[in-house]
Amino acid sequence: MIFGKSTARYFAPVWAALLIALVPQASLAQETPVSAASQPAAATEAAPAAAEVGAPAAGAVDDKADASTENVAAGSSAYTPLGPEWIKGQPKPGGLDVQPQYSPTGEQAYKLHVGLVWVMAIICLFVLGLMIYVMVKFRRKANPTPSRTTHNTMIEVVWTLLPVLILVGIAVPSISLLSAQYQSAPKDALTIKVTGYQWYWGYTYPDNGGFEVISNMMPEDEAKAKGFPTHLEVDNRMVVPAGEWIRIQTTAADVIHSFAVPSLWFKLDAVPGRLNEKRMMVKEPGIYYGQCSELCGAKHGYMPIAVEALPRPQFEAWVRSQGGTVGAPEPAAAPAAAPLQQPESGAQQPAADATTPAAATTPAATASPAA
Ligand SMILES: [Cu+2]
Repeated sequence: MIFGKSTARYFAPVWAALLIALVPQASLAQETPVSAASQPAAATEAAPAAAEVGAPAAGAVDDKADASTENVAAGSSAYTPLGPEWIKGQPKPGGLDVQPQYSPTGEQAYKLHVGLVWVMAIICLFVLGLMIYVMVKFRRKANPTPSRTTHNTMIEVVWTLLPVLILVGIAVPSISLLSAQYQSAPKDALTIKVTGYQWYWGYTYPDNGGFEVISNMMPEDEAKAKGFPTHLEVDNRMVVPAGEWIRIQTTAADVIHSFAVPSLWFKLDAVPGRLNEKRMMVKEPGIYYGQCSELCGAKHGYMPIAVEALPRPQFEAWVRSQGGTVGAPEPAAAPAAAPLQQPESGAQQPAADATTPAAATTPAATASPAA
């Protein structure tokens, strides 16, 4: 009887569930392969969100909407730190959603997040609707003699298959995000080593001469005076080139810290004696804040992270201002060769000969003409 009369009614939820299962996948399929071509469009899309999050000084909104790299201190060869109008990734009071994302992985993750919220909402409403229907329709007053039905093949098949379809629909974009997060950086990517200290960060640039930048929280008064968020701004930021993959390696000098920047979808533990590695990309120039995310002692809450993404030329200007070097592929080979040479003993021999004094002072200089 149940079959004949209302079979169609039982099929309705099947279609609903199919829809639920396929919607997040379809929305994700559009942008799962993050190509260079899709980046400009995504960048302009993100710009309004940035304006919303950013500092009240709205003078630079036009620059942001453009998001073209030339707009940062155009034409200057010298480095000047970005001002508060360039703040893009930071928490805001009363914020409920995930921070606007400025990395390809972050954008992919944000889409999955939105899709999942919809799946959850639809399922919750569907179950709630069923419960209200049952409570009203089959209450004791309206239905004095309850049905003795114990089995219904159709219903059982439906309520087994539907959850399976929904879970498969969620698993596909979920696993592809997982694999995107664990892909390693391209071979020629810039490497930055992040070291957690109690209680500040150190950023080392092995590809640019190996200098280290020590980054401490900016004092509250100074941050306020300069228009930066307190407890997030630092004295020396981690400067990175925008729009390219970067290899971030984390370690710690004392206890476990965690390097986390929410708007870049980046979090990686910094563990003493270990070197963890993950790729990072900041799609557009700006300032992105994060915090140590592993309880590391008394001043755990006072070691913020500030990532400053700059166009390549400005990044290189910054590297030079730090006493670092910017070069072609050769410098990558030089550090590998240098340790084998035993700098001390290597320096003594030419000094004794006194034929090549230049080589004595700079062992790296001998390596680069050879390479
Ligand atoms: Cu820490």
